[in-house]
Amino acid sequence: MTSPQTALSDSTLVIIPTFNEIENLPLITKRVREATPEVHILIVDDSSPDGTGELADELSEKDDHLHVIHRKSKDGLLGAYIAGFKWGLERDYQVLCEMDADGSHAPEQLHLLLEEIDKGADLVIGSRYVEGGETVNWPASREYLSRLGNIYISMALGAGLSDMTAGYRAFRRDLLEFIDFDELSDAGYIFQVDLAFRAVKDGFDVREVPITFTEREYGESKLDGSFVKDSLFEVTKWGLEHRTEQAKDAVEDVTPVVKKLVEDTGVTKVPSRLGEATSYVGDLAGEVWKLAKHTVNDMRSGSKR
Ligand SMILES: Nc1nc2c(ncn2[C@@H]2O[C@H](COP(=O)(O)OP(=O)(O)OP(=O)(O)O)[C@@H](O)[C@H]2O)c(=O)[nH]1
Ligand SMILES: [Mg+2]
Repeated sequence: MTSPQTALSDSTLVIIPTFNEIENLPLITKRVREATPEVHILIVDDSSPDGTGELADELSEKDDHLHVIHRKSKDGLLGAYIAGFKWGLERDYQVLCEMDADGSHAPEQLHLLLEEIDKGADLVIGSRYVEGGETVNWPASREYLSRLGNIYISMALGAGLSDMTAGYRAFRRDLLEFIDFDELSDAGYIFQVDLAFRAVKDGFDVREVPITFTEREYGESKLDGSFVKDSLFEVTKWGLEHRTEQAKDAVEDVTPVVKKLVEDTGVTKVPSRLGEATSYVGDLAGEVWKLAKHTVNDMRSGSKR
């Protein structure tokens, strides 16, 4: 079924990174081509031993909307996306999208993201956790961890987004041109959070649309539990840095007022509301952190998938 065409559909590039996705590749490319025939697809394959890269070449020979980059060895999702973004930015694409190869991100919903770009968004995230979003066939432990992780991230960063780890996205090229790819954090999939947080902090228009995320049917996940610890560590660090900056700004704003108050009234003791608020956020973050650690331990000790 073809989705409605959006203003920028014919200058849109959908980047699909692959590692050992031989069953999924023909399915996902067919679905994208059917749902949104105008958009171009870029497969970024890391020399998959199962022949995904060779199959991508065969498919691209028969389809001028399908392009392929081969990287020498498996080097992670961030590297694959950076290679894809650079390839797209060197050409004339106005919108660059991220999509998994395993069918978790329905090509039939891509138009929902692109429509929001048309309405002026710089980054649109296909979200599982805004109203109307859902996950299908996800093991309870994965869903729990993902939800909890996102609650933690949202509390730590205060970015106002529900699903900052999501990997179904559409970016306007101006935002990607602004981002320094070399600065992005490479711990697991945390670069997704990093990208969204930078966009929010720098005043770009970031929106979420509800999507249905479906667990992969074919092939294996490349995810392991180790990324969780690194990711939470990074997020906590950014949150603290960000809040310290906010607190510094607030103190700078408040100081002249307090000085004046002291001069005018002779009052010398001002209650520290700022200090109370900061320690409250810290306590809450500590609780979620403990819960996340339990979940990871559960995943590791058997109920992993
Ligand atoms: N090029 C490239 N692609 C990768 C690499 N790691 C993962 N991918 C691809 O990135 C997408 C997401 O990876 P998945 O293994 O599905 O990770 P996930 O979606 O977080 O995990 P599941 O929910 O278990 O599927 C898939 O299309 C993978 O083939 C990599 O190192 N290089
Ligand atoms: Mg997946």
